[in-house]
Amino acid sequence: MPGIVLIGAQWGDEGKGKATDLIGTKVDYVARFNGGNNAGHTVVVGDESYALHLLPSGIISPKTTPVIGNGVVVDPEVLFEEIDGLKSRGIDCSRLLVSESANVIAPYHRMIDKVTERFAGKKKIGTTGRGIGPAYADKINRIGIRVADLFSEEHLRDKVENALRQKNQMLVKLYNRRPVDVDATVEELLKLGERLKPYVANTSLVLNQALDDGKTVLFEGGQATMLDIDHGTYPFVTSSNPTAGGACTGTGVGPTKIDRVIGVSKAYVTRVGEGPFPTELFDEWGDWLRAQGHEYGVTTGRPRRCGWFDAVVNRYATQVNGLTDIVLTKLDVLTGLKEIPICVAYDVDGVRYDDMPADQVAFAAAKPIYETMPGWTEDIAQVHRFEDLPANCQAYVKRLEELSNCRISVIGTGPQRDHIIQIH
Ligand code: 2SA
Ligand code: GDP
Ligand code: MG
Repeated sequence: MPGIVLIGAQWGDEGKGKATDLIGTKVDYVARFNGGNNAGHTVVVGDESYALHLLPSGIISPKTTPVIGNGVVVDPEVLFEEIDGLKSRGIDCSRLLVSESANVIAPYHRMIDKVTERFAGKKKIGTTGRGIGPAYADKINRIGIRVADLFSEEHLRDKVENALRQKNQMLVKLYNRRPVDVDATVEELLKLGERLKPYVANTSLVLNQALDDGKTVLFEGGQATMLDIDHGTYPFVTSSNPTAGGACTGTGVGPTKIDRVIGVSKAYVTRVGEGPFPTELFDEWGDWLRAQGHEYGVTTGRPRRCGWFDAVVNRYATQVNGLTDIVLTKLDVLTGLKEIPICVAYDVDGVRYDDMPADQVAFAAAKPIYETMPGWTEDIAQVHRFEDLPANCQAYVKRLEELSNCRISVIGTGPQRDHIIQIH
């Protein structure tokens, strides 16, 4: 006891980094279970702001052991850049553990991600270009390179040759590129493996023993529910399972060891990359939310698409993740609005949907049905008790809670660690 899963309830960038950091100061292990360095988590401590991509947010808390689980795709080059960057700012990264079964993002995965996106034209996904999809594709195709493969030249060469056979034909014939050189790739990966070795562990064993010993483990999701390969807006999704179930498959810990599932939601919604987004605002209010919320990608710097809170999405997140609690972030961003629309259901060709349509054609056609709540003007950043929030602000939160089918336990009122209201 206890295992706590923390995931994004919308399309990502809900403030999971801050939420993990808050809980992370009280936990023994923080484990990433999906995605890779496509994630961008911001943790603000005092005047310092840390943008983490592959490292678990728990790295900032000295008493927490950060773990990269088997479900993550690891780009070792990026990992070392991140470690070096943090070290130079006085953060100790020596506690990090990396699963020996995690798949590796090789340089050719990054290249293929970029080339396929470029050639996809209108069908592009708007990926982060970090090689995530191609690395997971190799994993599922059973031609991936795992961390444990980086420690034997003979073994690694065999794996790289096998992985590149089809890819090199495709690169030459389809994309008019030079083939990837096996020798150079093996040499590069061996060097990276050498440096990675001290961090490598049987992380499933470590985490299970920790839980059996009564330690607390926080499973930190990257991306979010609506980007899930199974439950998201397919094909405009990432290639992993950011939903709560992914915490088990992505770390080798069974569902009986999970006690709480926390979903992080913004008080409005953002999305980066392509794909449907029913409450997206194309008018000046979208620009207003982007400016007030500083909505730009932490990994790529892309402007995020912005829209009003979508309760259908949140109800769905409660359902597919089995949420026990919601952390509602960025409530402060809405301060100053006269009225705040909330999407309560969808209209799809004249039919009302209270629940998420499973059919993506229907979802793409969904028009939001709004109800409107009165706004507030008072600054809420220094408020630490729910009862001290302006009455209209309390009513807004209560309505979101009701519509989400899950209690709101924590509210974010600003980017800093102490900008929070703890309700439960
Ligand atoms: P990929 O690169 O294959 O995972 O892209 C597939 C889709 O998943 C989306 N995606 C994300 N959405 C929100 N935030 C993410 N992380 C960064 C951040 C994004 C950034 O924290 O700001 O900096 O641009 C993230 N990672 C992947 C992506 O936009 C595609 O829609
Ligand atoms: P993540 O990917 O879910 O970890 O979120 P990101 O770090 O990509 O984006 C969330 C952004 O919101 C970061 O810049 C955070 O510092 C910021 N943030 C988090 N919580 C709050 C909040 O309650 N209020 C405000 N104003 N900013 C917040
Ligand atoms: Mg992010």
